[in-house]
Amino acid sequence: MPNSSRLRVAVQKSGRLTDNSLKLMTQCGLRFSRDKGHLMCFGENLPIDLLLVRDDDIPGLVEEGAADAGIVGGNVAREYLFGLAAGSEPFTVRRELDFGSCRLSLAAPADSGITAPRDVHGLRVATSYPNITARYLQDNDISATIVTLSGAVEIAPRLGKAEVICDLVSTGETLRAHNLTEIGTVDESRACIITGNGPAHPLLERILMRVDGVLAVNGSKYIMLHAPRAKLAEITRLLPGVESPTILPLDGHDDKVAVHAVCTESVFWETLEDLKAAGASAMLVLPVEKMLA
Ligand code: PRT
Ligand code: ZN
Repeated sequence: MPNSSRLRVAVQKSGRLTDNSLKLMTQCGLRFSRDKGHLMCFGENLPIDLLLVRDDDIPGLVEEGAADAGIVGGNVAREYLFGLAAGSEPFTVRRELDFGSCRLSLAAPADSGITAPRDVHGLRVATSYPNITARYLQDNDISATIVTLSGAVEIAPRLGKAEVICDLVSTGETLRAHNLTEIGTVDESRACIITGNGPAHPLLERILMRVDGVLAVNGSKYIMLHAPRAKLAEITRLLPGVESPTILPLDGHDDKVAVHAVCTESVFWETLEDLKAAGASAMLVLPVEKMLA
């Protein structure tokens, strides 16, 4: 029996979201030990446990309250929600995360002459996401038959099961390998944190605040440089995602200042080259480890 005084977070046991989900929890300062059957990770420094499950089971576990929160693809969360009666609120999406991005797309054989969503009218669409697909078709006044498959959707046209597919795409490699062309985007997705709508566990908000800190830090860099006073405005404009940098005097250099800032967007070599061309010198870019607003 789960111990209800511990916060339980459901994460994918083995799949595309697993590594990033576990990394996120670790970045939140949580340390875990795994049980022998690899079904759970026990929190060692806080009463927070991870339930390792199939991603499709996560929305249901959160709805039932067997898990307080879950990390799941937005696509899986929406597929579950769209299958419920209107007005049901089994869980709430609390955070969009920075991994697991993909899109659910309609695709058809390259030589089929099916090139746009309206061409799908009257045809069969094979998908593992019947609820999201049905809603898209309805919203766009396209009448088509949905063929639900649990996997290998991309071979459905070759097997004669459907003329069109609606499947997840990230690089597009799989579609190309099966001679399929994307003809429309049905849904855009990223991993997200969902929480149940029952009484909230006291630790939940604390973890979500740490997640905000991790999301703010990911991709952020701390930059330090020297700038001629006369070029300060131009140099500040070049700093990616910086609102108000700290400006410090430089001992013995009245014409120069030191600029320190947290860049919330990537700092590329090109950015540094542009800064140098604008007069910046002594540039240092450092990783940011933790951030709390
Ligand atoms: O065993 P379990 O049920 O837990 O795992 P699963 O096999 O159902 O899911 P998994 O691990 O494949 O994916 C988990 C989640 O990752 C999905 O629900 C999405 O939110 C997200 N995600 C991100 C993807 C992809 N990118 C993705 N490319 N999920 C699946 N794919 C598949 C897609 O179905 C297709 O077969 O990858 C192929 C296409 O990839 P590209 O790069 O060739 O376009
Ligand atoms: Zn799954």
